[in-house]
Amino acid sequence: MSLERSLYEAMLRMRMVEETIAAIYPDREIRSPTHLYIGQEGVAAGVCAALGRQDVVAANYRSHGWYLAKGGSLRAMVDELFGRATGCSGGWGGSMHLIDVDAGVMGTSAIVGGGMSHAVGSALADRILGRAQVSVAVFGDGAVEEGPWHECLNFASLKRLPVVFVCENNLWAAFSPLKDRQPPVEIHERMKAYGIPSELVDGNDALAVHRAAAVAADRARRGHGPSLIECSTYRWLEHCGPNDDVAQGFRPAEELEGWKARCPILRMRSLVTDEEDRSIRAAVMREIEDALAHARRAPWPEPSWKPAYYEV
Ligand SMILES: Cc1ncc(C[n+]2csc(CCOP(=O)(O)OP(=O)(O)O)c2C)c(N)n1
Repeated sequence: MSLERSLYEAMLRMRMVEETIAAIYPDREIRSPTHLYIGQEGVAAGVCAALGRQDVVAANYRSHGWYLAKGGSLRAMVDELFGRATGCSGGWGGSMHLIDVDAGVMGTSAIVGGGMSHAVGSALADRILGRAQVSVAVFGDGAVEEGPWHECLNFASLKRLPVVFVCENNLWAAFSPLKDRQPPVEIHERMKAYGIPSELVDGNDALAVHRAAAVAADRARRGHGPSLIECSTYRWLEHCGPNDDVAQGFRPAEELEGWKARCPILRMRSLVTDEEDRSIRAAVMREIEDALAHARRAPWPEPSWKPAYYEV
């Protein structure tokens, strides 16, 4: 399969899964707060296509896309959203706490910037154990305002750890625009202070993201240390939940419309045939229906349940 087709398929799959989640959210079968990734799919698709299954991704609460792009089980994710025992976190974690160790989804965290320290810790473990893996730390522009952001960049640079830092700069942290939160210095430019090579890419261009991620992952694998990729992108829906938030008056409608015109999936539509598009959509829809049916008949967790690693 061509790279273009696999990126298109990965993005469309994320979009269709999340559109389904948004559509059924009001029915209250989904038992957790849900931060949708719609609009940002180019970043996860581009980065994950440059990784192997053994490589690790640690991300934040807006991570259905990352979990799916890295190869996490859709059934286990939907079961988790429904709060069922067969969910990837046993039904106790919800949308913000996804994990699939076999697929290299180390975990997603509700703590802004929390996934960064998980990825850096994983890279340190790889170094100590002599494993040739790459750890990807995914975070939003809001994480740049957190203490661990500095600590993780500093430590990873000092130890030349095999980490790829991926900043999804979607210009907003909940209801606050970037310009009201940070000085006007581009995030990737701040990497000079840490001695970390960095690049700004169009996050809605999955091929450009892929190119940058492949270079950064190769650098990490060859022992040349961390890199940072700042991906400019935009979330289409409200911070948390299935709705548009323009009517709330925080985000200008023109800003959202401008970014919708730069949809990462539409951008690659001409690279697949109508027949391929139809067949991808049909296969994904079957997969989604299977996952929903599985979640609806899955058992609820026992109150006494503990995660498998609890006894270690
Ligand atoms: C350490 C910490 N501080 C504050 C919060 C509250 N909080 C939840 S989401 C969010 C905005 C983060 O925005 P960003 O990192 O840009 O990611 P985005 O939601 O835009 O994907 C904040 C401040 C939190 N979860 N964790």
